[in-house]
Amino acid sequence: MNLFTKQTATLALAAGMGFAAVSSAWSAESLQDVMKRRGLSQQDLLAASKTYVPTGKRDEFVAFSSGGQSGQVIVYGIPSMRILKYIGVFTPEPWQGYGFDEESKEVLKGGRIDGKDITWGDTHHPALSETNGKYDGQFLFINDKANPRLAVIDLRDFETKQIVVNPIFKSEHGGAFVTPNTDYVIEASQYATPFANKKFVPLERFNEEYRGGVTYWKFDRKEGKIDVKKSFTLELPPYSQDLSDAGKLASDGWSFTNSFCTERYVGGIEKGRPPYEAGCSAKDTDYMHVINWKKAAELVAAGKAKKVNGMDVIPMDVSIKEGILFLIPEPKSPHGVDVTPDGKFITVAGKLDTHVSVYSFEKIMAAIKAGKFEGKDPYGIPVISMQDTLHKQVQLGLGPLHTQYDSKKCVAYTSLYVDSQVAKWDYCEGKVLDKISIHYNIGHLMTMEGDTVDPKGHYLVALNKLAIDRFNPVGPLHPQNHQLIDISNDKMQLLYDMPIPLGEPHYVVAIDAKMLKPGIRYKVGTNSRTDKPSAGAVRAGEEHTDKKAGKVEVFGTLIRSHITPETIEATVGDEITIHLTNLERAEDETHGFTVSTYNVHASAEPGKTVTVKFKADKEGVYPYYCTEFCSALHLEMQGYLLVKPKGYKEVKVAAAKADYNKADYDKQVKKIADTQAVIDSVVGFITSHNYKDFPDVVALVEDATDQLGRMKEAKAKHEESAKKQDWQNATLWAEQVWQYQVKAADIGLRAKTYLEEHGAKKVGK
Ligand code: K7E
Ligand code: CUA
Repeated sequence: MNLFTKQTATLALAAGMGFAAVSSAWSAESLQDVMKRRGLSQQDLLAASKTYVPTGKRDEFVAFSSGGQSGQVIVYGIPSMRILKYIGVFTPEPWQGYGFDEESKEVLKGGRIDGKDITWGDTHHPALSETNGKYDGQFLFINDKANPRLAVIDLRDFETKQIVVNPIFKSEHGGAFVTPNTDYVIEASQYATPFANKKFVPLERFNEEYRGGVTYWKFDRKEGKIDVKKSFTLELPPYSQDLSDAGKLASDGWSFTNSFCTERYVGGIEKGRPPYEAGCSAKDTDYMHVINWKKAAELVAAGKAKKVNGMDVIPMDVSIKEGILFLIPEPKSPHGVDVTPDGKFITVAGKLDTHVSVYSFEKIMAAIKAGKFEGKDPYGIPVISMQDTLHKQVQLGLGPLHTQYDSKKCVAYTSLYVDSQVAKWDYCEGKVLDKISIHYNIGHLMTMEGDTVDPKGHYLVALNKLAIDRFNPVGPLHPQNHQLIDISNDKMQLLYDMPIPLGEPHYVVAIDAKMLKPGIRYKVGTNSRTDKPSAGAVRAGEEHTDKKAGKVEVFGTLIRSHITPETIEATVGDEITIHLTNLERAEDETHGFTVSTYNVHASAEPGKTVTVKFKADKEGVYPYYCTEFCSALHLEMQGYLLVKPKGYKEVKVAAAKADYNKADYDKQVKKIADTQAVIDSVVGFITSHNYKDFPDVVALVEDATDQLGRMKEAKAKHEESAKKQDWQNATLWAEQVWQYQVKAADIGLRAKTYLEEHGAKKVGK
């Protein structure tokens, strides 16, 4: 069946024949039948009805999950838990051309350390940008714990735009957390090291020369970039700082960072010393760091910081003298530190304690104001007593880790790692409300917008470290398990298990889907990684190739279904640069591009300009092609890179003799007329309906008109060739006219189906 008859058949079906007859051949299966056949309970059905999102419908929330060791971000919908996208961040991601085209290589270059590429990342904590403490849907940040880096993702196109390296840390964990207006992105170190780069300091000098810290990365919202020059770090003792959180509302201007090894233990099991795990949990308490970041920023502006490896660092003695740094004891080896939505309380969960401790910001401020301290730490930092600042301690269970908040007042949820449970509790009254078992060993948990000033409630996701028996076995390395829990009622209900097969997603954030408004296309000729016009962009008809000594630079275009140019000629040893602009305006019309065996790949979404660059270091013939199935003639979207030996002399090859005659041409002309009739009938259907009420259809119609518009030039050419009785070219140009028709018909049929499925109405003539 050739394409044309396929189209016709589709048209006939779409016109309403056939479907009813087919479905009546099957006996209907009732809900009860299905329940019996699949062994489902009423409870299962209830859970299913809370997560199932019917085809064509969308999720209420969009979640951005850390991709753990994959160095990526995973985007999925809630409540369906359908994966929507992987975003390449610290790691090359071939589909998006990330790390395989020049534009994205520039972004990854920002993540080089000591001049070397680091092609993996250990992502932990994604953070959405905020305005007045609420998610604004503009940017996403995520950290790399292993290599102290932070990335900025723009939510207009879900692409990574920037990676910055912390010049004084060697690892970091307490990030990314944003201040309420995203002035700063907080990132705390984890394992203490000397700040000086590439300097050996013996472990015996740990207390004196190893340091922790918190970096406040300045975010320039207008540029959508971290402003490294305006960022600064607070020097901290080598206490193995862990998570952080920014104060909000009542506590705006302050931030909180805890620590898990104030023992400053340096291990040495191989020398007969007890291991880290014993040495780091010997004392009953560690310290929460309380930092006035607003005042810290003023101190930096006033020149009170000193430069270390190019970064402004506020030394500890300055922080102490200026009164911007305090410590409060917190139960043994804590993990999460989470500020309540009103900013009045800070919940700390001690992994080795069965309690969560709720600190009162008001009490902390009162103690600081009164100068009431229980002492100083070995570095002279004032220590506020736990008793003076505690609001409540609540016994929840074994291994409490992280806390998130509900839309209901005073309601919090804390993960219990050892118990494999989520505890729902009241932080105002200090009592447990409900518990639910998860599967298994929960790390973080997340409620909808649950770390903002305005949590949305509804759902909770438990991020479980172990899946054990939940899924079909796939070998010793199991997927992780994100479990969806309904929290809209008094009792929590477990709804769904979602396997995450791409690393350990430590944390995830979810935003009301309505807040996200990503684009559909770029302005034609955009370098998406810089958001500026690409120097390699050209418009249709301006395609050209520049040749200079040792260099070939192609300025080409992509559109259904051809790559311009269709041949690239080079001499072995040439440096080849290929810029390609996707001229499409249609939604979801992405073209990909690769050249055989040269390890380049690019994804060109509508309007984007991409660049691949490589040295043609091998003589030979290398096909290049579009890697996205973009159109019926996608396979024909191809070309050849011809790499000739040095000094190659062109040989005359006899011109191919004509393959087509007048009869072939006439056949083509008839085919064009028949197809036009099909197009006219589709157009008739669309225009006789209220299609203008459907923006998606209006866009399709524009695209189809665009394809038909391109036809004119090819039509003129086949008619001219026919006049000269050049049947070869006349036949082929006529074929090209038909190609445009097919594309237009394809789009038209999509529009027609859409109208039928969305109940479009007939309009009067
Ligand atoms: Cu895995 Cu926040 Cu890095 Cu806890 S972290 S579990
Ligand atoms: Cu363009 Cu396939």
